[in-house]
Amino acid sequence: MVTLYGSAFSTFTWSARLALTEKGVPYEMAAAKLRTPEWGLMHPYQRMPVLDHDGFRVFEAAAVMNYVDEAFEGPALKPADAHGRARMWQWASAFSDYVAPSAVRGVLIPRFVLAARGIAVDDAAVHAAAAKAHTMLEPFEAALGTSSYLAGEKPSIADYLLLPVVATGGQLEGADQYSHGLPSLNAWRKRMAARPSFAACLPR
Ligand SMILES: N[C@@H](CCC(=O)N[C@@H](CS)C(=O)NCC(=O)O)C(=O)O
Repeated sequence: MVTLYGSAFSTFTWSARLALTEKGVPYEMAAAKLRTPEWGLMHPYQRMPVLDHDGFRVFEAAAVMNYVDEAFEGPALKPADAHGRARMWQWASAFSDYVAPSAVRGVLIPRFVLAARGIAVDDAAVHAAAAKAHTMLEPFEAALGTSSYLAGEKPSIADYLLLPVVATGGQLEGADQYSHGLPSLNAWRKRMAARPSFAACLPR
């Protein structure tokens, strides 16, 4: 049995759900009880998602997606060749280290989580973080100008990691939109959003 602990509104949980859905793995969702001692036993950094498969637990979205790919039958979520896999992990790491800090913590959380809770948002700081996220996405734009997906001609873990952030960023206004002025990233977003997994995993 597979249980994914997290929230449908968490982009990293969304990425894990995309992997499970693309792989065709049945799973159930459970809430992550963040900032409790019990959750600290599930996730030592008090984040989500965490995947539980028959008692085996793994945290970190990319590790979860890789586990799903390797533990279950179904379409491959990684390229078959070493070059392709190197590209995939390169972009997955670049996303986590260079894009996510500004894009998720600097923009999506204040705009969509704090604002919904009525917490005041510093607009200037959010615009600055969006500009930084945009700059960090420019190398992704260059890569997507030469191949349909980040690691070649098929979507892989790197694409499923990036998609929720770019899709949520699509709801931002004007120049804050992550794919604003990045036409290859925008075309990629549309290709990814046309996959049945996108509609199946949309937060609701
Ligand atoms: N590096 C982690 C990042 C996970 C992460 O930051 N998750 C966010 C939700 S999208 C979270 O748990 N936020 C709760 C908090 O920071 O209190 C991963 O890849 O899973």
